[in-house]
Amino acid sequence: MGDTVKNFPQFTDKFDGSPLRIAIVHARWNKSVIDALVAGAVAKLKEAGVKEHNIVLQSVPGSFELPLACQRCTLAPNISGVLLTRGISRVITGSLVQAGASATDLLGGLGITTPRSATPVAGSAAAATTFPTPTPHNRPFDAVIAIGVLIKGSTMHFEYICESVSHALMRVQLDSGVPVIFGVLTALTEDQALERAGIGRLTKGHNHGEDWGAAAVEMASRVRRWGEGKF
Ligand code: DLZ
Repeated sequence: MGDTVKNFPQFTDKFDGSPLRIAIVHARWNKSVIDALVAGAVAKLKEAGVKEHNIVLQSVPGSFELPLACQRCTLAPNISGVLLTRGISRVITGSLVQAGASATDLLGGLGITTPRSATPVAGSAAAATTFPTPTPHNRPFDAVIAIGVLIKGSTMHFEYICESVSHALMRVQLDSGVPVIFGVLTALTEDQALERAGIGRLTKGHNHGEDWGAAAVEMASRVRRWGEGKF
């Protein structure tokens, strides 16, 4: 028997990632750790069947910027610039957010939204708008994985960022109804961070990015099922 109780038992049902579109938004601070975590998440997404062209990477400077970028992946302004929430607008015009597009594209270039599932109420702004036909590259994200690595320094910066980022990411998830996977490592030392990315100096450790990839596929699949009334 193992000598630890802290682990992540994956659900025994297999979730099929092939219909899913997933965004990974990552910070660039502590890059070597970030790179390993992103690679772990991508590997797990692909293993679950998510197609490469449906994995969209975006980067932002630091973890503090993650919530806004994630929000833009789940909510987009409608044509009149009004932010719609809760199931009405979740689409980002796909060509703007494919891998290779810059964070500036993502944050500044959003244009058109379309209902994800709900039919717009007659007479509403959404109903009055002509929406583009969804294409494989113009679909809502089924989940967003936010990846950042915060390593404690000698000031209070760490505490403030950890606290605000975790609350904000939860808010994005609940406001949008799109799963936001919390891939923010909050480590007291560099060695802790390296070990949690599977690249530890003494003990290799486990790559938590893999868990986040698996969590994204599971939550995205569950939310789809729940949306169809299947519980
Ligand atoms: C400023 C800062 C510091 C000190 N440490 C980290 C860190 O360990 N991890 C991280 O992701 N970001 C850090 N940042 C940058 C902030 O997240 C943010 O990018 C800046 O304060 C600009 O808003």
